[in-house]
Amino acid sequence: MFVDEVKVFARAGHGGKGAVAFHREAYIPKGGPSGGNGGRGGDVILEADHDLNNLIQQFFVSNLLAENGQGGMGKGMDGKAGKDLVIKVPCGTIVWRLDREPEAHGAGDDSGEGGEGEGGEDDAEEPLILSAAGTDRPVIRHSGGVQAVELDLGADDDDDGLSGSQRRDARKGERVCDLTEHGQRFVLCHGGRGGLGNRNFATAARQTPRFAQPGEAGDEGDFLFELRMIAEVGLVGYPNAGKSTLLTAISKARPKIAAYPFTTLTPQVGIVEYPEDYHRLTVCDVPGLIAGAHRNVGLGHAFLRHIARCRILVVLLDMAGTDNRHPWDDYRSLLEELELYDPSLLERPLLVVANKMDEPPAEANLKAFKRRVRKTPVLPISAAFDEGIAAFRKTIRQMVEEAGTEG
Ligand SMILES: Nc1nc2c(ncn2[C@@H]2O[C@H](COP(=O)(O)OP(=O)(O)OP(=O)(O)O)[C@@H](O)[C@H]2O)c(=O)[nH]1
Ligand SMILES: [Mg+2]
Repeated sequence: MFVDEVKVFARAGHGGKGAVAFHREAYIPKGGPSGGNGGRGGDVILEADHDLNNLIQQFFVSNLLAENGQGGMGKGMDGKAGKDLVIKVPCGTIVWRLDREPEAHGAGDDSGEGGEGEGGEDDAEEPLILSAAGTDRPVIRHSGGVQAVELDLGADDDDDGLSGSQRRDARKGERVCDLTEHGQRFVLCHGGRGGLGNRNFATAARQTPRFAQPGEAGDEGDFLFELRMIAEVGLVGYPNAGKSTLLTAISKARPKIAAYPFTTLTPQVGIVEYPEDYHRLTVCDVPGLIAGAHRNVGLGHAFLRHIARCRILVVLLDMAGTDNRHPWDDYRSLLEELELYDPSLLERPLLVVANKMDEPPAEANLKAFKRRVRKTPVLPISAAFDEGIAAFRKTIRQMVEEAGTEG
């Protein structure tokens, strides 16, 4: 299962409460206040990890609860701090803070201990706060043990002057962080401070303080984790154009290849190696796009977020026109779908690659195609027969380097 968007609830640990205690020892009358301080609650920390490629862990454990701080004790002993909860997420994870509904989770009354156990009760209350999806993309929601994928097929056509992707981002809430580098950390929720014990409040005038500070609550909130893969080159094309075959030819990735549409259902990243100078490029193969994808036809636009960070885009066309398709129509509708998703995608350097040049109709189709797009360079290849692959590797490297210096 591939999960690239998931809603989570995170709560940092509550600070432990300070203790009220008095020193008692033989021959020491009125030993004075000796209540220790409470420990601080653990933080919820996110850490980017390049060994992960999707958010499945958060799909199964979506309540991220850090440990509470221990309460202070007598004899001046301070409580232990709660352990930080370190959550590993794939590189490329963006975190959005969702607006909370006021009655959600019913938290706020835990005081020091037992916070972990209450996670179960939160789950039981969750169905009450489930409401219809506000976003136009699949949102995976949890309701106790039952998981459901909610698809809002509602129109994407609001007329507010924003592009599709900008509107989607605006609806998601406040962007909290973007973890791109391996090992990068971000404190999502800070743990609460521990309370001071009564020994801190002794003064000359008040020598027996019978009170101590309670601990502070940790930060909490609902968040949306969204994964946008990090690759330099994005491969887009109609189903069956040969994207996975091309990825297999240039890298060690082994996506499934078959002669039916929508073989690839999740984005695949391959690493292209240039042994001569140990250079590497990452290429992302996104599932096939078809006309009307913005209306959720086929697999829809859901996976286009994974090419949003790519520096260059490769449009792969089936020049043989298999299944009575016309390369020119495919090209037009691919560009249209990219534009509908995010117009800025078309500003990226674009390489048009004509695949399946080994098939008989391909030559004639390529000639006709080139006449229509005179300015755009078209690279002919035959991915299945390793023809033109060396030129393709060279071209993408050159384009990525040029795009890099411009940026
Ligand atoms: N003749 C010929 N067939 C090819 C070539 N490249 C790919 N194919 C065939 O085209 C079919 C589809 O290839 P895939 O690589 O699975 O296509 P895809 O674009 O990944 O398709 P989806 O994952 O369904 O979007 C397979 O049967 C391949 O063998 C080529 O250069 N020449
Ligand atoms: Mg494929």
